[in-house]
Amino acid sequence: MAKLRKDFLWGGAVAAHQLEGGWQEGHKGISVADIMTAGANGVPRRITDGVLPGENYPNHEAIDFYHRYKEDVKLFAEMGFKCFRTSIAWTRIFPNGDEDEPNEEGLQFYDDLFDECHKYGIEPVITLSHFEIPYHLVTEYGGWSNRKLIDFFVKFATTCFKRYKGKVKYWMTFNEINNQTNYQSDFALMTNSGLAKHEGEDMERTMYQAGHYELVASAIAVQKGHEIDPTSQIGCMIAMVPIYPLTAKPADIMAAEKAMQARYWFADVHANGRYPSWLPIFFENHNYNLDITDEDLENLKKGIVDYIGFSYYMSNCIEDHDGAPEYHYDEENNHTKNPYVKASEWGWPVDPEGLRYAMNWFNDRYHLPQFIVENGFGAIDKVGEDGKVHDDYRIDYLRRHIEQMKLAVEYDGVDLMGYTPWGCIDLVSAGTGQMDKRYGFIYVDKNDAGEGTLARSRKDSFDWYKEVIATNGEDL
Ligand code: BGP
Repeated sequence: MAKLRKDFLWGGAVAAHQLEGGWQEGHKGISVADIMTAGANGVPRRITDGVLPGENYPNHEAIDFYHRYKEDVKLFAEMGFKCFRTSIAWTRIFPNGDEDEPNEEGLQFYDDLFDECHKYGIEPVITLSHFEIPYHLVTEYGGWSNRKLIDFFVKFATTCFKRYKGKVKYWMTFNEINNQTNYQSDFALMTNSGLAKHEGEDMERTMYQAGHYELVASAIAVQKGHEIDPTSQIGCMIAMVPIYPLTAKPADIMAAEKAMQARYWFADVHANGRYPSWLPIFFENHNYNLDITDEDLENLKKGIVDYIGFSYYMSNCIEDHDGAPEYHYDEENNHTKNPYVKASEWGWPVDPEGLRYAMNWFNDRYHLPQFIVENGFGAIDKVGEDGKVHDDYRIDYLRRHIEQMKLAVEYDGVDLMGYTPWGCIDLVSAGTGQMDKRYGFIYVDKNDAGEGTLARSRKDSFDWYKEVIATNGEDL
């Protein structure tokens, strides 16, 4: 029976724009994350045309990690982190995205951060583009719908690979790249690919074109990264939400299969180096005439990722309605209708077994090592009278998911590199832009209105996770 690797990468995950703040410091440029307002009461975040005076942009200050990272890394070290997943803000390195030379101050910031991590034996795990690209690339080039973005991204990636060689071994190219299959959502489009909807434009086609350019950019980056540092490991990052058939009705099974294909073709290209067979047929049937060259296809083949990085929070259900698939979701109550699965207060179905299912699915399909780079429980935490957050609900969520993760390793033979729960320190929620949807082991004193001292304190889950790491997952 296989156990977790001895060098298992326990840690935590965050993203630059959700915690750094310092949005105009060190000659940083404006990123798409800087033009997103906070959402409120179920109303999604708004994307504004540039940064407008008087609007509330929660990512501008976030939790001020830019100035407080030493204190935070020290707390991660106290928990025994073996790794720390964050992203590099593209706009710190190339403020507009299309400059010839990188911004030294931005490069230095990450040098200092990575040195601080290594001081405690913490391995940085780095996402190159986590829900943000320079806003200038959106206004000047139309985001990832433009082939030119490939060169800009590859330049950014190679600059990072060269500069941080010897300091960063684990990389991922695009965070949750497959989220943009939800092209109806302005948020998914803007964060994943810097795309804005235009009147009369077939956004599905645009999404496939942008996705293709991103996948080519990723594949070239993988090749360059290996040339620069043959010991580096470069993965993809997939938002994994298994889609179950609601019933055993054959049409429901097929609806689920087709929904999985439509959601995970990005992973197919990253891991198999080619498009799945149904997709070129789909493009043809829709007369999409995408710009896909032979050289692109060659690059995809040569740029297969080293591992599958993925996030896992929940599962969904789907059913067939006379040939049209329909997600089994109760919009009004914001709850899944899977009768066997309960949802969190944010309507996210909590399904620990779905994690084991997902790991098996990836394993059978791609035969690559895996890295769970996000998992976690967003909740409103209350500070108790003793000044501490008693987050037993979070411990319960994580414990049940780690149990399933271990089963996938011990009984199903999944080669798992590590586990980094999301938002190890409270930060700005990507979905709501609010502070009060918290995931952390470390509480940050700041509320939705932006008030608070930004002081950090340990929640109950902090001590629990420390023990989990110390026992390599034995003591849950
Ligand atoms: C993932 C993103 C993260 C993160 C997390 C939690 O989709 O990669 O950036 O924020 O989800 O989502 P939320 O912040 O909306 O609760």
